[in-house]
Amino acid sequence: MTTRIVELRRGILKKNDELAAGLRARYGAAGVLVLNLVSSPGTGKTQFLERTLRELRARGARVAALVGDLETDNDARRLAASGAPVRQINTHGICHLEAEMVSKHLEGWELGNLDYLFIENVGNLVCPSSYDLGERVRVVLLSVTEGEDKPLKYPTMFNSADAAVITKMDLAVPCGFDRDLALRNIQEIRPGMRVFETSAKTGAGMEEWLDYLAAQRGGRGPTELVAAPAQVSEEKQNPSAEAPNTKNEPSFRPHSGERVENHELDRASAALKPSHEQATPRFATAREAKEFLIEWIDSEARRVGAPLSEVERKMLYSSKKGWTLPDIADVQDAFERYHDPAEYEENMGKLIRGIRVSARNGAKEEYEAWTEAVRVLSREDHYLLELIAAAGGVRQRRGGRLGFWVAAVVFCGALVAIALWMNR
Ligand SMILES: Nc1nc2c(ncn2[C@@H]2O[C@H](COP(=O)(O)OP(=O)(O)OP(=O)(O)O)[C@@H](O)[C@H]2O)c(=O)[nH]1
Ligand SMILES: [Mg+2]
Repeated sequence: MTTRIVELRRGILKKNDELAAGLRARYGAAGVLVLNLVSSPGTGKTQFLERTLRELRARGARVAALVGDLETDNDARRLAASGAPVRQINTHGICHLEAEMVSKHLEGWELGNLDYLFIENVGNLVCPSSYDLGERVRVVLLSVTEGEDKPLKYPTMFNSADAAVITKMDLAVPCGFDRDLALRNIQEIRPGMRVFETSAKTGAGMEEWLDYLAAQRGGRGPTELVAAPAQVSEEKQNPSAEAPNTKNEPSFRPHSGERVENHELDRASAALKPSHEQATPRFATAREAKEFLIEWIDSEARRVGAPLSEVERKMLYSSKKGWTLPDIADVQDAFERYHDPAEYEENMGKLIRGIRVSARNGAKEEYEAWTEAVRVLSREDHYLLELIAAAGGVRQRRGGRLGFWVAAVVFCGALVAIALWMNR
C-alpha cells in the first residue's frame, strides 16, 4: 500500500516537473520574469503583491498575476484593484498550485506582452514547496506575527526559495518581533538568501524590492525599467561583480530538459565564479569551501543545459561528520526513493570534469579558487570530496591513500595464502 502511494506521488511530481519545464521554456522564450509567492495563510501575500503590481505599473512595467486559493475569488478582486490583469485559480481542496493549473489559466494571455508574471500560491508552507510552476524566482514570505522559527520548522520551503520577504514590519514593535533571530534562522536554512523587510501598509522596503525585481530582469527588460526613478545599482545590474553565494542572484530551480536563454545562463554562471578582480578566495571554513564548490557545480549543470533538481543539488551537501544541511536526512530519503546513485555519480563526474577543463583554460584565479576550495574541504569528511576524487585528478588525503595501499597489501597477502593452502 505504502509503495503504491509513493509510486503515485512520484508519478504526479514527475508529470508536474515535465510540465513546469515546458512552462519555464515558454517564459524564457517570451522574456517574462515569473515569480512564485509562497507563505502561510494570511502572511500578507495579496496585500504585498497588490502594492508591487501597482508600483511596477507606475514604473511602466507590464505585469499580470495568477492567484491560487481553495475557494473564492476574493484575492483576484483585491489584486485587480492594481489595474493589472489577474486570474483566480480555485483548487477546490488541493493545498498548492500545480504546473497544469497554471498552464490552463494562462490560455489566451500573450506572455510576450508581459515583463513580470506573479503567481500567488495557496497559503501553505508545506505542499507548494514540492510543486515547481516553472518560475524563475521563488519568494517565501514570513510575517512578523507568525513566529521567528518558521524557517526552522519548514526548512524545505525556505530552502527551495530564492528570496525571502518579511511582511507587516509596521507591526514588528507591538508584536515583539525578534528581527535578528528571524534573520539568523533564515540564513541558517538558506545561507546567503536575500531578505527584504517590508510593510505593504506603509510602503517600507518596497523600493529595495522593486530594484531587486528590475535586477532580476537584468538586460532582458524594457528600457523604462532600467531608467526607472529608482535606479538599479551597478552592483545589482552586474551580479558577476559579486562574490560566490551572491545575494542578488536567484538560484534557478533546475530541471532536466530546461532551456534557459544563453545570456541568462552565462550571467548566472559568471555570478558564481570568482571575480577576476578578486584574489584567490580564502575559505575560512570547510563550509565556505563546500558552498563555493556546490554553487559552481550547480552553475555548470545549468550551463550545459541539464540543471540539477533540488534533491540532486542538496545531496552534494552530504557529510557524516562535517557541516551539512539541517534537512539532509529528508533529502537523502527522497534521493533513495527517486534517484539512481550510479547515474547521479556519473553525471556529477561529468560536471566536475567540465569545471576542471574550463577552470584550467580560464583565468588562473579560477583554477586556484577551485583547488583551494577542494584543499580546504579535504580537512573534513564530505561526500562531495568522493565525487571530486572519482572524477579524477584530485589528490586524496594521505589517510585515504594509505588506507587503499594497506587494503591492497592485505588483499594480495590473502590471495597468496589461499594459493599456498590450495597447493598443499
Ligand atoms: N499591518 C499590516 N497588515 C497587513 C500587511 N499586509 C497584510 N496585512 C493584513 O494581513 C491580513 C492578511 O493579508 P493577505 O494579504 O490577505 O494575506 P495572504 O497571505 O494573501 O492570505 P491568503 O491568501 O489567505 O493565504 C489582512 O488583514 C491584511 O490587511 C501589512 O504590511 N501590515
Ligand atoms: Mg492571498
